[in-house]
Amino acid sequence: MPAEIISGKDLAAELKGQMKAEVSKLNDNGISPQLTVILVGNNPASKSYVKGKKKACNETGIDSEVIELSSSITENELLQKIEALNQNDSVHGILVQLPLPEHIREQKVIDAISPDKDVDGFHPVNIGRMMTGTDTFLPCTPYGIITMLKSKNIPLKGKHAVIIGRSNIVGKPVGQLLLNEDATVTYCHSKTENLKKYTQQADILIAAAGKAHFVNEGHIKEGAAVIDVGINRMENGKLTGDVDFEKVKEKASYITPVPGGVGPMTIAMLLKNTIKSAKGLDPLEG
Ligand code: BQF
Repeated sequence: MPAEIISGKDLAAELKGQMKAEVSKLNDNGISPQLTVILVGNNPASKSYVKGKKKACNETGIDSEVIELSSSITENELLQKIEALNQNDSVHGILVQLPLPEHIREQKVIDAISPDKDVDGFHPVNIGRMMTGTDTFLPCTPYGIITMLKSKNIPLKGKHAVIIGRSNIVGKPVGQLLLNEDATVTYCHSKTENLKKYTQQADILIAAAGKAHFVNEGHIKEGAAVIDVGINRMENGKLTGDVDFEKVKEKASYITPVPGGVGPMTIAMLLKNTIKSAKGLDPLEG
């Protein structure tokens, strides 16, 4: 039997409907959730991601502002902009769209965002809180992945989750969240020897390698749940995943598509974090 497709697009739409109602109630109580996105330079992919985030805010009634800055802005000037937003009580979420130009140190910028407004969940304080399993802003892509798995009641406890990729924004934190769910976690990466030895044992396989169609049926155990985090642009301009979907779907129990899989869930979790911040749940009080 071919795998059941987990539509991130449909689940995100359902969650956005719930969030729209929640925002409306908050508005009645005088609270207007607000997200400020900083976009530096004019990377076309970044621009399109920011446009999508703004649209999702509009759909759910979250106020949003996009601050567009020239790629020639200095690191110090950017840090000052962030500090002003940290001080602005009407701003609940601050997101700096990555990547940044070469001359700006990303970690300096991430460190400057108040952990209380860090709706991307990238600040070291929030990463630490995630590691200890304390309530905080979870990084959006890993949070979206866990939400998708839970939406289908896919067992995690005691199961073997194998992750391909160890980036700070996807691979590392998704492993941590799966560990928090009592999964047994294996990290694989570009230097891993005999990758298939690990992936063939995976009950849950997270593909975040950043290489189009890198994962094929030979990597998969029969009945595995396969989550495709890849966003690769093909020559024809279309998006495709890290998983050879047509081949793998015949062997897996669940599979996520690209587009319409993890991507829309990433955006939905950004909205969730922004609402959480507006509700004033101080993540430092967890
Ligand atoms: C979809 C991102 C790499 C580097 C920086 C929906 C998104 C993508 C795909 C999206 C991503 C990837 C984002 C789909 C945000 C996910 O329908 O499949 C939404 O907007 N993403 C980002 O902000 O920065 C990135 C990937």
